[in-house]
Amino acid sequence: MQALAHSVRDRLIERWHDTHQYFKKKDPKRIYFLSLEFLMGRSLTNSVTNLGIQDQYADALTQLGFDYEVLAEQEGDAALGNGGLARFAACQMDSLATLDYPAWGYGLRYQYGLFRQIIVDGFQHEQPDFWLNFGNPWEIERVHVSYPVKFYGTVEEEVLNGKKCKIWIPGESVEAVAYDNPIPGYGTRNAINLRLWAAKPSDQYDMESYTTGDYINAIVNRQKAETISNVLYPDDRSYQGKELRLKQQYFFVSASLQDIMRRFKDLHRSFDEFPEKVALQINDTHPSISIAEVMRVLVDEEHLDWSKAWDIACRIFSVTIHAVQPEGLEKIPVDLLGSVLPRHLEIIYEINYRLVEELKKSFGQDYDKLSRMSIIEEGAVKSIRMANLSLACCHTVNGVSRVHLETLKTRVFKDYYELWPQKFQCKTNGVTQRRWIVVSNPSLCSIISKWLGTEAWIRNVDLISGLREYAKDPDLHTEWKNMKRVNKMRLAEYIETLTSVKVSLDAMFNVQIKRIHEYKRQLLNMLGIIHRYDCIKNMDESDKRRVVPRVCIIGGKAAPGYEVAKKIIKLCHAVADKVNNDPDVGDLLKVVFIPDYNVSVAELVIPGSDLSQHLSTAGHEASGTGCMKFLMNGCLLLATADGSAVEIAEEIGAENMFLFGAKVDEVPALREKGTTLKGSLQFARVVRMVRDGYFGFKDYFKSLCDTVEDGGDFYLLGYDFASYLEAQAAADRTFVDQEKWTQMSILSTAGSGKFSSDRTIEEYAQQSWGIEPCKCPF
Ligand code: Z2T
Repeated sequence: MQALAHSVRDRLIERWHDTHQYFKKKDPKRIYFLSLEFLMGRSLTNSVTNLGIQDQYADALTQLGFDYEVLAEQEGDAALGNGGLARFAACQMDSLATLDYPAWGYGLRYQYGLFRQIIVDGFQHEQPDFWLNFGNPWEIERVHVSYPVKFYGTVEEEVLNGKKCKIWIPGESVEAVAYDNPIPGYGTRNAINLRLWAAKPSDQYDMESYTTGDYINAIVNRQKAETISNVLYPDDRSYQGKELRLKQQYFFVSASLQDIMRRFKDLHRSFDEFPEKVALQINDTHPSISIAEVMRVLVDEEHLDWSKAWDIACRIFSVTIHAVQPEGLEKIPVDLLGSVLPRHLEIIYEINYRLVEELKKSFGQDYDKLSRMSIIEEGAVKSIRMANLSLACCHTVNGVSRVHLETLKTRVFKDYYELWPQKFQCKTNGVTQRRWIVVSNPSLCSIISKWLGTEAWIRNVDLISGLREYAKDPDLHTEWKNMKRVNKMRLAEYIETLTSVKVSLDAMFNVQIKRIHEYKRQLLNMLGIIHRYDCIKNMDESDKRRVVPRVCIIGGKAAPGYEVAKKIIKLCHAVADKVNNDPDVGDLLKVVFIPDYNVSVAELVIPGSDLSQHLSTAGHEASGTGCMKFLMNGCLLLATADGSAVEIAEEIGAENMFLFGAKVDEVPALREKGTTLKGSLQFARVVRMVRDGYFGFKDYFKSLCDTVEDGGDFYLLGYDFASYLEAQAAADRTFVDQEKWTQMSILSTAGSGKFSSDRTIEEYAQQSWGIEPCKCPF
């Protein structure tokens, strides 16, 4: 495995090197993609595929007595991210490379990625993911590419050429060392760079303590520097105002900007040209301290006028927002920021002062509005609203689906939208068909290429709609069903090894895999399963013969401190225990929780599923990208009209999926009604079963049941339950008609073209970044 990886790496490095020489020579405008998280998964199969050397490698390995697929499965995931936001960053990198854009990714090289989930007696436990244990063949350590990053200290005034200036006298310095990760494009020589920073103790600082004789303490303190890049925060959308997190953000931002500015200054003299050469994309607000950092460098170090510097900043930055709820937006306590980055706090105050002055011109003395739009939030804990900082500066603010952008315009950032409507743009997310079809579903890949008569769809996914023509072709149906069966067999084997549950390949594989969240309503799924179980228990033998057998697969991680989510995981296991061991049920219903869900598990599960579930309460899922991967793989969707599912329905036709539940604009009114809303009797019954201890752990599940009853039910499980069951019944009826099902499946794949990250990246390139491809000659 190591030898194989290093051999592939050599080929990667050649292209990566040539690409950078070429970029350097052409000096195009570059896009720099800043993200605190990248969820890359495995590299071997992806690299081999994108380099187009799979057949040669497979042959060579066979001659040596090895099996390519077996070796490939040895590789562990690079899991430097939490979920959708981070995997989306990874898909975007693949598209940027494939489409020949002069792009760089910048992030943090965490030593510990997202925790490993292990299940003990049905409860989630977290274990550290020390992924670098056996070395990482996919990175190139660049000991000579390093920059000092400063923290703490004070701000002093200085007079320079008769002008008063501020200078920051930092109190601590940490070294950022670059680790480069080549990202190969498909069908091109281009390979771009993902540069991740690791923290190392700085050599210059702390000389004092050496001379004063406190040798031991000096060494211990040096080592503390490394903690900055130690571990990824595992909460996917709650921000706790932690010092380490702020240091992580500034650390990677400062190093990246030093790197970007050095590259710029190598060839250019004046920062006037900066916006013609540099576009900075910030992935959510996590890197938004970069706005203050650019201002600090331009004003304090390059001595530009404030207004000139601000003009430059406003022309280079654009942001993508992934959050839906105003509460999901990041805030940093002023005291914290002032202590870690005192000069940046001053700069943010100055930005805010000028912003509020400008706002007054439009809104006069509307103080409510001014305080809502301010970057500073007053209150018990005075804090910086990172989203407002981004809104004040960025030339574009991107939503990740049409409904999401609508929510941003009308609710989350209403005031800003009214002021600057032109900033707000929709860039519906996408996923890369290279990883999600070519790598993970090779049989489907061959079928598509065969029927389209070309492999061109791998780079130009619009062509995939050509499959529509054959949606009723019996020969295609046969190939399609075989493909699905083979994939289901692989998945069934995996399930059996992991959980010892034997599942029938004739059953409908019904899957929900994603982070565990109340809004994603895994609990609705479980209550639906309980309902189905209850029905089967009350059937006689002839009724049972009409039941469509189901394998219900659930997987996902709960944030370590998220109690409700952890209870949902336990409920999955408690229900599985009961159902899977009930002789009355047999193969009619199996419940499986797949532990430690990650990118490579997704690559195995998605191709083998028949139906996938996307159950978020309407208005809560910004986009959702899992559904796109299922769609590409011809799995039917059972979904609420939320996020990207709305656009999927437009592409493939609502009749080709199973939609249910309250609509986005009905949700607020339904919530208003609160207690007067009664879920169906069926709903009350299944919740009661859990409450009464039918699945054990009565006391433990009480608070979980409380979240959906007694007028609580914020996510409207009770309200949506009947419609959910109806959609499930519709899926059953369709499954019985295999011809119809296969046709819908083909139409799903055929309609998935829009949801390629290639399309997303083209939109970003044209509408937000203003960059052109720069294709390295072969
Ligand atoms: C995340 O993965 C997403 C949103 C967040 O809001 C945070 C994280 Cl870690 C702050 C997800 C969205 O929930 C999902 O709908 C979307 O598809 C994904 O980002 C990519 O945009």
